Amino acid sequence: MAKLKVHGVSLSPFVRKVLFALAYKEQPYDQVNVFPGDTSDEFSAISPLHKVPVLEDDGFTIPDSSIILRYLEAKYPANPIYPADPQDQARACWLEEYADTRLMECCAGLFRERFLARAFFKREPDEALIATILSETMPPVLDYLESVVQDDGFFLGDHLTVADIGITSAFVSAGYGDFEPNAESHPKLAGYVARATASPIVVARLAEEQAAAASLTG
Ligand SMILES: N[C@@H](CCC(=O)N[C@@H](CS)C(=O)NCC(=O)O)C(=O)O
Repeated sequence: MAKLKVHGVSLSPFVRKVLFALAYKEQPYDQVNVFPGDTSDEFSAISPLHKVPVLEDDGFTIPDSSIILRYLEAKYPANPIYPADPQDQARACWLEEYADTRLMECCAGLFRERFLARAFFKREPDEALIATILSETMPPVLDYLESVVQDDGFFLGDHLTVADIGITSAFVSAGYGDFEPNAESHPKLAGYVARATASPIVVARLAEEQAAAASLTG
């Protein structure tokens, strides 16, 4: 059977979610380096919104990181990424959704303006936007996450879930924009992000991302 294929570049936080899940589930894959917003006929056929990632499995294709994670769980149930308890599962899915939307807006904004602007878009960072994210948009997001994260271990429960995958990927992107939660104002969240980014799967992924990041910064 053909190997799984992930379409999308490694530095995309949504592609990173899928790569984390594949690593956790110990599934080998090939990667096709498609950039976000690819409007070619070939990519449009498998990603009508022109977004990455898309997963390809033996001719079957499916876009959207959250849908891909559900597919991977159904196909490879070992090392589960959804809690069994219905309420815990709903909570994990909600936190994944929150990470993909409000948290990601902040983190991806910092990644874009502080990293991609010069390295990829060859323009100056939008300092006004960075200031707005840091002073207005991000603080309530951090407050919310601080109020729900566990003191120790995973974001919730006793094993890695889609909540960890989404939240960690967003904070990895923020890291490219020199941002991490402040240990004085948000001690539980800062501790969580430090633990999560030191975990073997994340360390290994970041090592592989170095090449992609280096090719942009020259
Ligand atoms: N909900 C989607 C979001 C994917 C997404 O926004 N990907 C970005 C790259 S990080 C993209 O491809 N953007 C291109 C565009 O919006 O045209 C998912 O979870 O996969």
